[in-house]
This record gives sequence, C-alpha cells and structure tokens, in this order.
Amino acid sequence: MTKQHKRTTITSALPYANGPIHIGHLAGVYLPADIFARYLRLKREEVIYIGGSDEHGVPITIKARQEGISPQEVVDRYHAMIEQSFREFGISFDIYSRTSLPVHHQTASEFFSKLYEKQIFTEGTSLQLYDEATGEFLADRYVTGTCPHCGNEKAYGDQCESCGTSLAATDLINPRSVLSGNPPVMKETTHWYLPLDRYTPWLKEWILESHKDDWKTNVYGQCKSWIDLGLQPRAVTRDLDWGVKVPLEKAAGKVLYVWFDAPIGYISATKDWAAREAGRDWEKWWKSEDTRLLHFIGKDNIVFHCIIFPVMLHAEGSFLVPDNVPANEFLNLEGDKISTSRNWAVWLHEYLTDFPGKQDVLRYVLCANAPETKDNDFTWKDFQARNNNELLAIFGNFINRTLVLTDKYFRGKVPPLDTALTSSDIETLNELSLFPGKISSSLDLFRFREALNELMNLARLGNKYLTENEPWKVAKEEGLPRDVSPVADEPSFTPTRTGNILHIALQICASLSVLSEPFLPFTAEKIRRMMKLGPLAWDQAGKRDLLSAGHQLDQPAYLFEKIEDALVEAQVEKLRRAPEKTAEEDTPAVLPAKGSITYDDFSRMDIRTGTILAAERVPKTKKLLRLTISTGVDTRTIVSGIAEYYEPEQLIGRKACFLINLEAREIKGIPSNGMILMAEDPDGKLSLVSPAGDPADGSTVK
Ligand code: B3M
Ligand code: ZN
Repeated sequence: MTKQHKRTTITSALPYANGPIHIGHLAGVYLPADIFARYLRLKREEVIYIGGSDEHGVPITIKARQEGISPQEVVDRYHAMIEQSFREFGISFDIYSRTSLPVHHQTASEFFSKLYEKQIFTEGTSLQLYDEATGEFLADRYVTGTCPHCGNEKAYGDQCESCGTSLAATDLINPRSVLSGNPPVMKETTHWYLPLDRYTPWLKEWILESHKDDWKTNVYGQCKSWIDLGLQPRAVTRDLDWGVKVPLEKAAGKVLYVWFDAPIGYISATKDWAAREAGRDWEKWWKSEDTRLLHFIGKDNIVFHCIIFPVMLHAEGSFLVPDNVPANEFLNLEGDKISTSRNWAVWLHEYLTDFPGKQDVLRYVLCANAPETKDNDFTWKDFQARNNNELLAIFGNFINRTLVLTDKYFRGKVPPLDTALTSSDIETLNELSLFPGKISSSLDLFRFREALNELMNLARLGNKYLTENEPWKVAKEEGLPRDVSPVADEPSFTPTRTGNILHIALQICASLSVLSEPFLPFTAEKIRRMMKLGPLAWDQAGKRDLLSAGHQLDQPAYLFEKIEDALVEAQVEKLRRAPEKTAEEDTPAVLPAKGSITYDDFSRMDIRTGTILAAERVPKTKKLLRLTISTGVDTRTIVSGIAEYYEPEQLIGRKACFLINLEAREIKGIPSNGMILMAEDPDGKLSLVSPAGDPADGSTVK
C-alpha cells in the first residue's frame, strides 16, 4: 500500500563518476524521476529531488591508475561532465551532490558507527588476494590472468571481457597483480558484515506482504527470489584506500564498501541541500512519518535499494524505509545491449552537439519507449518517426495551427467565447476537463509511457476539434480577418463562430502547457512564452478559463522541426563506425611518462618560435606537407606529416614551435631541415603547438 503522505523525497541512483551519461541512464532512471518530481511540484506538493555522483569504488581507482592521475581527478572530471548533462537535459534536481564531500564522509562514517555501536555487524575473517610486493589487498579487478573459458590472457579477476564470463579472481590461470605484475598470494583479512539473514522475517513482512500490490512486478519478483534463495551476511568494508575510512582504530587501511556508503549519499546530499539555505531541515525528509521515500533506479540496483539499504535504515532505527522503488528494465540501442566498453551508446553530451536544442525530442522518445516493464530498444528510425509523426505532426501542429490562426484572424488576441456552444464545443470542453485526472492516475502508478500517451491524446483531441470545426472555412464565411480601422480596433471582442473555435482551442493549448511540463519542460516553457502565460498549477489544467478574452499572445513560432533522413542515418553510421573498444581503451590512455633525462639532454635541443610562410601538399602523398618556415635564424624547408589534420591554407601565417637543430634528412626527395612540434592526443590526432603570445621569430623555447 502507498502510504498517506504530506511530502515526498525522490532519489535517483547516483551515477558512478567514471564515465559520461548515456540514453540508457536517462531513460531508465533520471527521466522518470524528473517527470515525477516536476509533476509533484506542479501539484504544489512538498517534494525534494535528490541526486549526486557516486565517487567511490574500485572502477574509479582503476581508471585513475590507467590514466596516471588521482581518483579525485577522475571524479572531478566526470562529476562536472555528468552534472552538466543533467542540467542541459532539464533534470531538475534540488541538489546534485557528490560522495567525495566531507559531509558525506562524515554521514557515512557516523552511520557505520551507529550500527557498530548497536552491535548490528558481525566480524569475520576471510582469505583475500594480496600483493606482497606492494603490501596491498587486491580487489578482483586488480588481478589479471588467463581466462579458463576462452584462453584470453588479459581477463580480469571479476570478468573476462573477451567471452563475457563472470569470474572469481581465483579462477584465473596464471594470475598476476595489476600493481606489481607478481602472482598474488592469499592473506587473511578482517571485515564487518551486515547480517541480512537476520532481517529475513522483517523483509518478508515489509516487502512480500505489505508491498505485494503496489510495487512493480519486476521489482517485487526480484526481491522475492533474493529472499527465497536465502540471504547471506554481506561484507560492508573493503581493503582499499579510496573511499570512506572505516571509523575504527582496528580497521586502519580499510574503507566502507561502496554500496554501503553510496545510498547513504542520498542522506548526505539532503544535508548538503539543507546547509545551502537557512531554514531548511534535512531530517523531516528522512525521518518524518508523513514523508514518502521513493528511489528511482535501474534493475541492476534493485537488491541494493530494496534489501540492503532498507536493512541498513531499519537497523539504524531512526530512518524511514522506501515506500516504493520504481525500477526500470534496460534500454537497448539498435538491437544491441548498450555498452560503454564497445562505445555502443548515445552519449548525452554528444547528442546535444548533434541535435542542439532538441532535448525534449530525446526526452519524449525515451519516455514514449521507456523500458518500464521489459527491456526496450532505441532506434534512430523510431526517434525520427516519433519526432516527425508525433511531436511535430500532432503536438506541434495543433499548437502552431491554433496560434497562427489566432494571429491571423484576431491579431493574436484571445477571442471571446460566445455563449452559444455547439455539441462539439461542449464535448471537447468536457473531455478536456478529464485529462489532468487521467494523466495523474498513470503518473501516480509510475506508468510514464501511458501518461505521455494521454498527453498526446489531448493534442489529438485538439486536432480533431479543429478538423471538425474548420475555423479557416468559418472565418471566410464570417469575413475574417476584418479590416481594422485605427479607431474601432477591437475586432476580437465581437463574438464570432471562428472566435469560439479558437477560444476553445487556445484553452486546450494552455492546458497542454501545464500538462506537458513534466515531460517536455523546454517545450512547455516555449508555449508559455508564446502565450504569455504565467506559471499554472496542475489542477488548473483542464479548465476552460485559463485564458481570458482579449489576452494578447506573442508571435507564434514552431515548437519542433522535421528531422530528415540524413541526420539519423549519420547517427547510425556513427554507431557502426564506433571502434570496437575494450574497456581500458574507452578513455584513451595517456602514454606513460618516459624515463628521466638531464637538463643537459634537454638543452641540446634548439627549439624556436617561427612563422609558416608557405605550405603545400607533397604530390602523391596523403599525409605530407612541405612547409616554408621563417625560423628567425633563416628561412628553410620542413616536410611534415600533418596533411590529414591541416589544410595548407590554414597554416600559412601561423606561428609555431620548431626543433631547428634536428639532423637534416630527405623525405620524398625533398630535403627537410628540422621539425615542427605537434601535440599528439591518445587517438593520434595532431595539433599545432603555438606560442600563446606573439614572440618574435627565433625566440628560444625552453
Ligand atoms: N553507482 C551503480 C550504478 O550506477 C551505483 C548506484 C548507486 S545508488 C546509491 O549502477
Ligand atoms: Zn574468456
């Protein structure tokens, strides 16, 4: 049963800050949570929507090692990137926090201490892989070796990426530590365990009995099978140095397991939110009996949000447990699983570059096709079709026609409604009044696709009404638009049949501006601007008097535009071209630093700034340019392999840096005297290294 509540705390899974966000994340988690938060705000309910980045865990330390930077640098980079994507897509968090903040470390640490003091944990020892050379315990990911299934020599201790098999590090043939390259040994270590088994009776009653009817079947089903299989104690600490330190003296060098600290991140984010403005109280959002707690997540997170975190909250004793966990299934892409490692994904930041200003199109398509009850497929064809045949042809078309006709016949003023209504008017107004309720009942059950379809039905109703009543024909009969004399210029106040029709159509547009807001916030905002509407509440939608006669509208503009074949074909092409990357290559690795040299070694290189005087392609080569350089010392020729990155014209007149005492050599028969310095990124792309100021040619670079 859904409980009676006065306020709602909404959370959406904290994404790991080790990569950008793709459409699967948006469709499964952030979009439904955002729609729900916006909906409750429009209903003027008390609601807070909490988010943040999950900045701990082994994958982050691995990424940091691969790139030769610190874990903090990894999370700083991706946190900023993720936050920006969310902002750009209108994900309306009240706070987007992060788990590397002190408030989180403190909150998670206190949570652990409280459970520890209440003697909730059991303590246990186990044998773990250990690197004797570095003196560190090894997470499974830190061990590589040969896959016993396919022979891949670079399998990880938790998975072979070649054949996809999940492994335990002890399964590997010839295992080696990633840290030292030595074979790991087994060493005993102590950890603290959350005895889930002891909470089985409570879980059975709380989930299996009291949430039988209101939790989604996929969620309920997963919980039931976990419980039926028999729950085991779970270690909540790890031997690692990146994370929240275990607040016990005897636990030096250990941190909380990332899945122990991450959900506490929701609580610390709420504290972070409260601390930003005086008068805000975080506690009622987590502890008041009249608060409803909702976790929006993907299906792979169900056990953590329905079993482990609730057990933690329940054991702690002062917190609420979730009222519902509307988890979604997965979104596939063009018939294949979305895969970061194979770069089979549509990344939000790339989408925005390719489809600027079209956030709502993606929001619409992902919601219309959300993986609510089963895995679903995103295809670019469907994206195009939904834009062209639904958003543009139904929703945009209705609003546009109504506003354009009002502009044409009534100079953009809302015409008055005559008292003599036809049966079509009355039926349409009656139907209109039912929409807020219909959309609400779907949203209240987390049926976002159904809700969106109802929203489109309202636009369909509008189109049907216009088609049936043909205001453009009636207007002709009524002699509209009338010539407006400069004196008596209020034609809009003379009741006409045309005016009646458009008045009603405009009221539908006004309702659409409210009801579409959760789904299409950018579009709703545009409609409000075009109609000069203030903010309206959900319950005002459906009413017939949102606009009064004489209200001046702004110039109509298109809400959506046609997406041509070429645009989506380019996206499919981009996917097909995506190199088959492995996980490590996913973020291009930076070359490791070279061995050190002496200052003398360095000073033997004579690097100068100079100007490119001429540039031309070397005939019969793809890569080579022949450059004429003023080095300050002389004018000379340098042949350089940069033709794939620069057109000759782009280079002429540019300043650059040159190694001028490199031994001369002949390239394609041309004597080349020196080298132009280029930066080469991990993908092999070359960029000119130019001085920032305007030093005279021949200035030394050191
Ligand atoms: N970072 C896992 C994930 O992104 C994890 C969620 C934490 S929610 C507290 O799937
Ligand atoms: Zn394998």
